[in-house]
Amino acid sequence: MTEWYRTAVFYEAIVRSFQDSNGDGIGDLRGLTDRLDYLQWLGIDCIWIPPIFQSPMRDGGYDVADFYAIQPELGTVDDLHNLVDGAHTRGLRVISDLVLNHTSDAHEWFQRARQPGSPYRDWYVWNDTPDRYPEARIVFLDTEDLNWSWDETAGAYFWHRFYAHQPDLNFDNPDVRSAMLEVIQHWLSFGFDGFRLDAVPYLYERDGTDGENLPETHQFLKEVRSLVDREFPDAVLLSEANQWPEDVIEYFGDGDECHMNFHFPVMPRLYMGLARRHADDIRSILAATPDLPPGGQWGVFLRNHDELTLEMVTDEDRQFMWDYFAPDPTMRLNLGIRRRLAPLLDGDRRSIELLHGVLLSLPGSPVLYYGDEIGMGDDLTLPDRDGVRTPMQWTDAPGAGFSAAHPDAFSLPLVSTEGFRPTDVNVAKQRSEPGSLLNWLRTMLEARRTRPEMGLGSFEVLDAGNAAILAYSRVLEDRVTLVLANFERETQHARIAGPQLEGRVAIDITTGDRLVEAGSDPFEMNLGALEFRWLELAPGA
Ligand SMILES: [Ca+2]
Ligand SMILES: [Ca+2]
Repeated sequence: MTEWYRTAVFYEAIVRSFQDSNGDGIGDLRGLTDRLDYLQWLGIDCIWIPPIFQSPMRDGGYDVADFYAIQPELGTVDDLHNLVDGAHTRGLRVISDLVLNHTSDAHEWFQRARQPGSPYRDWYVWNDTPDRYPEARIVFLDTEDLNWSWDETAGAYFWHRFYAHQPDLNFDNPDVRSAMLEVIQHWLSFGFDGFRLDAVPYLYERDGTDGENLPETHQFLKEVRSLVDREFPDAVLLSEANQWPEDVIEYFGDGDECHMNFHFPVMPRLYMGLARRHADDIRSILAATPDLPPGGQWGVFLRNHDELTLEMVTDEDRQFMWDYFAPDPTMRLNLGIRRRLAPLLDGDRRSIELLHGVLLSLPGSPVLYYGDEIGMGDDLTLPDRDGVRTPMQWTDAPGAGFSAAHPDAFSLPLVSTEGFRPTDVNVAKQRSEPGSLLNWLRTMLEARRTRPEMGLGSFEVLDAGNAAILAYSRVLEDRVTLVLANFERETQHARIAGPQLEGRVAIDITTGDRLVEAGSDPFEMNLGALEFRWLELAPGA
């Protein structure tokens, strides 16, 4: 095991929205393959693709109807081979989403399970009444009233933790467990470098519990990990457990469950820092974040294909976040905000850079979301989460370089908000502008690659004597990086003392400027409005 994922930068690309290769208006596997050079140029290490398996597409492909077939409009198994091979040739890896908890109701397993007397009945979770597991919360609050739905053919209620068209598999059934292990084995043998495991906290249901994070769920994940360690020791398991740090930590087990888990609670607090102009909330959640077992790594992110979830904040903080970042009700969804990074921050370049400066240096492997590297906008007129899944904007051509089809034929429309149209925001334009967000981010990714302590180093929050300034060190052997980030919109003073600083000079990693000489104790400097610095603390000579 190389633990490559601990220094990797991940990039989530929705296949159907990234690049269309055949002019039907739908992005596809060949299109993504055609853009591998771009991703290599950008400097990411691993592509994460949301589900590409056969699906009625009522939940962006997270409603899987066949775990072994590719959704036809996305391409063929050969196309997928070419994508994975092409990525590997360029030193990139590819992980796929895998939905364990449920299938689509169109899955053959469920269609059989509905039939009276079917041996598949026990593959799903049934009940005669809709009142079992009342403690389990409803996740899709805006669409679902109940986690049970009546099935006429079956003559029973079936359990669904998400949409009513996504029946939960019954993990108490050993046949279900082995079927899902086979799926994992199949795709890792195929060449995927791992999985992002969707909605893992919900695998099992138990009376008298909320059906989240149950011991049985962890037991199954240990089985998955043991298969991976045995047969695919280079593969990574990244779980989506949107939970508090003390619960998420359980998904690492003793280094025998998932290699990685998303750090959901830190994400909204990064935005909160901008809104409140201080870093107290970020510091508190980092202080409450337990150490990981050896080989473990957080996945940290700013945005993804879902709404910006506010599940892991207090009710009061959620209201504050909604009022600040989503004043219009159309911007809200479930317990979150359905907006992209750039519009959330009013397109403010300094805010976007500040959050990236922190994201790329926090303990964890950063997970970027396609389009955010150019500051793409969103479309609030689209339903659910579609507004943050619109086609990638490559050029200022009528189809944004995404597709040769007429834009009316696109599966999702191009962003048409002023300031965010493809004519305003696109890859080609930003590649040609040295000072663009895209080129800036590429430079940061390059700088990060030379600093292994960003992925592997220890992490310590430092007192800068100023609530507006988030200060921390990343240390790996004799390498020390100090990160300072000013969340206030005016110049602030940082004053830091500590043994790590003694006898060292501070050199700005991106500019090479020598900022503080050896022996300065305490270490003091000013940070401009929303400014951040990555400082190498080199031994002073
Ligand atoms: Ca296509
Ligand atoms: Ca379940």
